[in-house]
Amino acid sequence: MAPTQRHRWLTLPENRGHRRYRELHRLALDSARSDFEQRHPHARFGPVLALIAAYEEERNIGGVLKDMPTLIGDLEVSTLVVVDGGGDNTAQVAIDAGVFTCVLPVNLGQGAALRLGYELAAEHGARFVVTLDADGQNDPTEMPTMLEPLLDGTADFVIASRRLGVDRTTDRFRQAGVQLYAWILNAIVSQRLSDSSNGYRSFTIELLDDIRPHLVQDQYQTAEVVITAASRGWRITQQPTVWHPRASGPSKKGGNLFFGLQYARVIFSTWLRVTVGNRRRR
Ligand SMILES: Nc1nc2c(ncn2[C@@H]2O[C@H](COP(=O)(O)OP(=O)(O)OP(=O)(O)O)[C@@H](O)[C@H]2O)c(=O)[nH]1
Ligand SMILES: [Mg+2]
Repeated sequence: MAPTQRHRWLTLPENRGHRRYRELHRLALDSARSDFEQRHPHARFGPVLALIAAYEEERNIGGVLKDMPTLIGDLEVSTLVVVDGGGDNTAQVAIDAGVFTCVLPVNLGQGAALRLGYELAAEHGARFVVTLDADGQNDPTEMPTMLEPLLDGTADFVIASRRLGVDRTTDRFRQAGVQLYAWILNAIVSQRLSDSSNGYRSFTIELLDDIRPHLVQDQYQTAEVVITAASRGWRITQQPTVWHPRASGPSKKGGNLFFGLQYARVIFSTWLRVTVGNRRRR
């Protein structure tokens, strides 16, 4: 959603800085698209698209791509890596692995990179999209489990849950945060999710087409996707997962406190936007 479509009192008046940022953002997206079209002129994805936003993950992404399934049942799986800028060799590792690769010239944030991926998925024929991290925290071989509720028609959106499955990480503060934010989100959108911040997710393309115009968060966007989908009446469910420690390197989300505050900001601003939007429609 463009800032002008949001409620006026939720946004500051657009100044030259904002406008410049928006124009540069647009330019970066256009450049990534033309990079994709040049590299894959006749791209046609399989019915299942595994979508990975990757920011400086040259040491981790190869391992993730190596384990990626190419077939689930009789459905072909394609993989798309959206390289979110950065100064390392992530793009080359993805290209060498032979997967679809789209390279942003600058770092826009995981949310912005995933939005671009959702658009490409719809434009190139995917029916189901599975998002997962590039750092090895999600196991690609669990993808059939992640798709099951979509394929049997019982849900439109599946979120992996480390609390229903196994959490192999040891950061107690982060684990408490996962529980706290799931509790808050459930209270807001009347769901019963145990791990609403997990980035390992699967969606039908119909759901993504519907919520895409309402997504604005460039980073810490997992809550925004849940609140938007739930408020628009889509069916959300969860599946157990094994949550691994990062394969290597530090978290890119900042320290726990910063991460937590940013996450809370996204929950609050999305909830406000959705609530006010619903009231105005009535
Ligand atoms: N943080 C961050 N991640 C990005 C960005 N763009 C793409 N990503 C990818 O988004 C995924 C999640 O980022 P992480 O930094 O691992 O965040 P997280 O998994 O929520 O947090 P940790 O548990 O600390 O690893 C990874 O695959 C990143 O490479 C970006 O601008 N910032
Ligand atoms: Mg991670």
